[in-house]
Amino acid sequence: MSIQWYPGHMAKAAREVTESLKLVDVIIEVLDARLPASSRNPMMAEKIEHKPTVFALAKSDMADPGITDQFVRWYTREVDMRAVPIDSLRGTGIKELISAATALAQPKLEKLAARGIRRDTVRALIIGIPNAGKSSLINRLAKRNAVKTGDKPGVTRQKQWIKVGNSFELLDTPGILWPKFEDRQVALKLAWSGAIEPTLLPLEELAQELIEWLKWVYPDELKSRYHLSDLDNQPEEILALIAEGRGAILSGGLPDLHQAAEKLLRDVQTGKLGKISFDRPDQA
Ligand SMILES: Nc1nc2c(ncn2[C@@H]2O[C@H](COP(=O)(O)OP(=O)(O)OP(=O)(O)O)[C@@H](O)[C@H]2O)c(=O)[nH]1
Ligand SMILES: [Mg+2]
Repeated sequence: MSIQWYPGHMAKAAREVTESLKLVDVIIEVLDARLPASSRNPMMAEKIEHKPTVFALAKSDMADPGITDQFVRWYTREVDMRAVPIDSLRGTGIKELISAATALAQPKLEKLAARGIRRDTVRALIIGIPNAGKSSLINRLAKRNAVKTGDKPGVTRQKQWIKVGNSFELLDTPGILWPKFEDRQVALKLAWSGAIEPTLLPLEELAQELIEWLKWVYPDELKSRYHLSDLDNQPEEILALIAEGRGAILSGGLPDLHQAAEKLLRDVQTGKLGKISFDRPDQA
């Protein structure tokens, strides 16, 4: 699958991020804790290569905790980067993230001070793919609803500065994807997690691929959520069982696979199957 999709507002946002790099001391790159590798934009990674960056692993409350720990250790060991798991809805990890970002900004502030420029606030740029949780993090940091959030990609449309107490200024940016998904598995994971609109791919196909993957990685969660006695059936048959289980039957008596697919995706995206991680550090 190579999906070619790059709306104009994202191209504009990507240009704006490049322009904003000069203005900030540190970057907070928001990754989805359930898929830290697949939700990192390779195009942005290249752009920000020389800027101090900390990863915020957002939605860590929905990710498999053991896998998140493995990722944090992997980033330190393999790429010498700090990654902090956060839950912006409850405030977990936020203090640690602030201290990591502040520490990373110090060399720049010291350099400015050496030139006689005194600045007390740290300026941070928040970047990440659509729906990763950038605006929710900012609202948590600001302790108020400073920016709009939403459970679908593409809520933030324009960059925006937000002052946080006396110590931080944050730049919220729209979610940015890259023009082409070369890796089919990455595209699937982005769709399963809700980072790209499921309408970009045929929904039933997406759901069947997800069932195939769950059969391998989270078979017990799949069985228990939909009261399946075993997983010996093909994904399409399992989708039919999910439809029947919730009474989604078409007028001709056939199971409504479309409705079942919507249900499965919604369940996975809202954590109804439990804590699920789509990526593994050994595959990163
Ligand atoms: N469970 C959980 N949900 C979160 C967390 N952070 C964000 N969300 C939810 O994820 C959805 C997207 O959050 P936003 O903050 O709007 O994401 P964004 O990165 O700003 O998205 P765009 O503006 O579309 O690029 C919302 O429904 C949030 O409530 C988190 O740490 N835990
Ligand atoms: Mg946003």
